[in-house]
Amino acid sequence: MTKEEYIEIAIDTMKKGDADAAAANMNNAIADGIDPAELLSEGYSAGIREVGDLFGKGRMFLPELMLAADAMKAVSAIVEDEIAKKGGTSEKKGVMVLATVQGDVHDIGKGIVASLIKTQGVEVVDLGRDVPAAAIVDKAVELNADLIGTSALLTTTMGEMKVLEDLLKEKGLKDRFKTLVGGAPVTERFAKRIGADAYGEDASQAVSEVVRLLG
Ligand code: B12
Repeated sequence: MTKEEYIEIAIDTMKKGDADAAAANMNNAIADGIDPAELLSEGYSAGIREVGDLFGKGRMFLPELMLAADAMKAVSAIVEDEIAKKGGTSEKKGVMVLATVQGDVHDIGKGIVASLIKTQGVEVVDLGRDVPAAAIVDKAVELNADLIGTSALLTTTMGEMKVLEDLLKEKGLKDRFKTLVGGAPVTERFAKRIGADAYGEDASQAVSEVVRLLG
């Protein structure tokens, strides 16, 4: 099958919230030599965004959103395994603390970002989701991290990224850690406005920004 056909099926499995069919399509595509990260972003991520739009318009409901999320997680797990199998550099280039901000449970994109950044020799300490800014800063200090990455998917929680920036300034730690922000509602402009050091639109931009920030 062609890449376009795999993409079409990927989008369809997301709309149906069919985790088994989604995983089977990804496995078949990998066996066919398709790049899993590309299929993830052009197929499955596009599909789950469509589901999100339909949900926003009241044409799909929370149970369907949850099924699509489960299907996305199944596919992400396969891609993460593939990325881990390929390995990356073994030289340790830095430590990054990563979390979804307080009040927000969306963590699928963050997981993808974490696995791609790990391939660059960066140790990623994933604190999970719904994490208060103070806990993120405490962990970064404890681990003497180089970078702090945060993810937010809700317009109501992205303000937590500013809380984090303000906390770093208040504690005199702003120069000690580079900060990177991302997530669907976050923009480059927002990142600049709150004083974050970098913004990544997707996982591959997250990687290039991490590499740039670590010099
Ligand atoms: C799946 C999903 C869920 C799942 C989440 C499961 C999970 N474990 O993550 C469930 C069902 C639990 C859920 C719940 C809710 N959701 Co929801 N959800 C989505 C959906 C459909 C997809 C998100 C996703 O996984 N995308 C796929 C990944 C791969 O993409 P991504 O997250 O954007 O990540 C990429 C980039 O953004 C970037 N990135 C992400 N993080 C980071 C971090 C860094 C540092 C960097 C550099 C880059 C980066 O790289 C990633 C990979 O390329 C979105 C729709 C959308 N358009 O985003 C709605 C959406 C985000 N949800 C929404 C809403 C309203 C909710 C609920 C409030 C619904 C409710 N009534 O309960 C709750 C909120 C719960 C909470 N407190 O957080 C709204 C938000 C609207 C708004 N304006 O804020 C959306 C936009 C849907 C909509 N159109 O209405 N949701």
